[in-house]
Amino acid sequence: MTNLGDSFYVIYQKFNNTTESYFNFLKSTDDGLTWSAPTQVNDSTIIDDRNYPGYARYYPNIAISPDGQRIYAAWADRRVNPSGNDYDVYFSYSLDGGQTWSPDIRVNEDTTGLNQLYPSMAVKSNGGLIQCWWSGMMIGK
Ligand SMILES: [Ca+2]
Repeated sequence: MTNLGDSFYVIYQKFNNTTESYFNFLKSTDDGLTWSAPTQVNDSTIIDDRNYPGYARYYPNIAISPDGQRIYAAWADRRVNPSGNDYDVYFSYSLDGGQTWSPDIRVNEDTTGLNQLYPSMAVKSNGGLIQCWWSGMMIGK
């Protein structure tokens, strides 16, 4: 969750059933009195081979541009190796205040099978994005 003044932006994990999960986004622009209808952020609801839906992807994080229109989401995702432990950082963005989202983009270029986790983001005053994450091999940016 993050905010711009009295506007609040939330990303949360939604479970369809015992093996599928995805991230939803919603926002309030009136100090939490009303909330938008949720929109789905990520485009993969890949089934987790271990039947632990919370482990297929997790740790969603969002950042907002100063005008509230560009919204960035990043999370750890195991779609490349759903039966293993090779997490990667994936990313999606919205240019319309969270109504629609880009296709998922894999951010790290790791081919070693190590984990990239815990993405964190900050938005510059011009709307540019700085992103970093923890990596089993190096610091990504
Ligand atoms: Ca990885």
